[in-house]
Amino acid sequence: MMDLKNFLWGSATASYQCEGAWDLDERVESMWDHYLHEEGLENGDIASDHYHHFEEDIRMMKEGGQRAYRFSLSWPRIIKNKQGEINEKGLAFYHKILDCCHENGIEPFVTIYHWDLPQYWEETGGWLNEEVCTAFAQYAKVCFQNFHTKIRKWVTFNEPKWFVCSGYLIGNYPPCIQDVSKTIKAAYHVMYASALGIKEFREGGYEGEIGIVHSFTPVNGVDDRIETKIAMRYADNYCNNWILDTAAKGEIPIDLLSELSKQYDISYMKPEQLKIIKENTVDFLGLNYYSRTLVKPYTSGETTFVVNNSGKAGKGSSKVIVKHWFEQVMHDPNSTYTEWDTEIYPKGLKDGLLEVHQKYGLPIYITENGIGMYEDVTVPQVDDEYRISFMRDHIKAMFEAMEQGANIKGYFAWSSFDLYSWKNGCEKRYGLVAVDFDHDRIRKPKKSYTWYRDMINSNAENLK
Ligand code: GCO
Repeated sequence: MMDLKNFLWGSATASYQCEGAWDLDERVESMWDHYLHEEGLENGDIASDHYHHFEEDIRMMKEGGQRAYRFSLSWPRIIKNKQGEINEKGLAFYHKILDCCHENGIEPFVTIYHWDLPQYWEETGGWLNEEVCTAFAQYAKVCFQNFHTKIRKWVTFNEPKWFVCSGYLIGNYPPCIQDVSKTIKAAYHVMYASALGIKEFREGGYEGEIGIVHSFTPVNGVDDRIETKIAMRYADNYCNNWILDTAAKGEIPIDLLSELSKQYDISYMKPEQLKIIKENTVDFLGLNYYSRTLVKPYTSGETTFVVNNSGKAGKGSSKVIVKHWFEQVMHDPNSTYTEWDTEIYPKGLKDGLLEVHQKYGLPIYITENGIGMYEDVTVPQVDDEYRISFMRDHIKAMFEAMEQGANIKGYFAWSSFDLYSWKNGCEKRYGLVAVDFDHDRIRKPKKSYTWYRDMINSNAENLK
């Protein structure tokens, strides 16, 4: 029988997606504010207005049986400029959130970077500029120094693959670039910055653990042919290994590096930096699981690579032509998909967890799992049976992996309440609690909120 006494059941959000108050209390512009304002797109200026509702939100987590809250700190709220000037009001806001968590018996699980790069750094080249890596480490140090007594679980980066590939390869996220060689450079800089952040953490001697969060898509092939296996390895390197191997083992996959160096100049990967990467690996892995990647061999010439996972690409903006090593099967007629075209595939979570456990042997947290849907939130209670069944199937899959030895220490539902979804706006709802964006951002627990509470309180008895 599994012991779930100390298991961290929680839910998650991200600063830009929930806080709002984008220009309050001396917060400066992030690359997302800048981009969405320029393009005139739906933005997170107010979002769920967590800035003014956090007490209610955290109290609801407690009443919902939850034990942990995963959220992120906003760099542009904390550091005002390139010189590193600290915004005391920004620090004060997070102190209030952290105190509120502790008063409610909620363990904070804190991400330092969840995509909201200060615009003043974006203007210097963003993740293409090596200086941003050291700036990140300095910002991380400010966070450690100020919050270390209140935070024991830290995450350097949320989903490097997602924001790097969307920003530099597919071009649907700021800075909207479509360039393979820049993608490689940005990816490298992010992994280097993560290691620098971990180095600061270790050198400071702070209590607690530090990890990274990855948008995990285990790779399956359409058949057993040798060419499919080769395509799967390429896909796994692209989808997972460059983050997980680098963060957990301090090694960029060797076959990936040799493939890249044949085609691109990667001389900016300096030996002293690779040494820092090697020496500063993570204590745990955070996996965000929405679906798998199904692949077939790359056929000819140039192929269309379409990003679909949880529809994050944004409507109508998801295609890019790249010379590729594999092809992703976008639609499996035997599978089911959400309204936002994400394949629902709980088995991938079990298989993937076992694979990650075998490869790295590190503690794992499921840092996001959830389903995005259109929902009418004007009703007294959203009857989200589909969310309950999605969560039930995935939590069961997680238990199966635990029974087979995977060391899983927590599960975070995405999301605590409805949020602004990058490029998709507020219509794509993931929350356990509904937020009525048209009426004072009133909060109402959905049916899934109560189901999750009862599941946690019964020690998952009803699932076993
Ligand atoms: C969405 C997503 C979320 C977020 C999250 C990722 O559509 O909003 O599916 O999962 O992108 O910020 O970490």
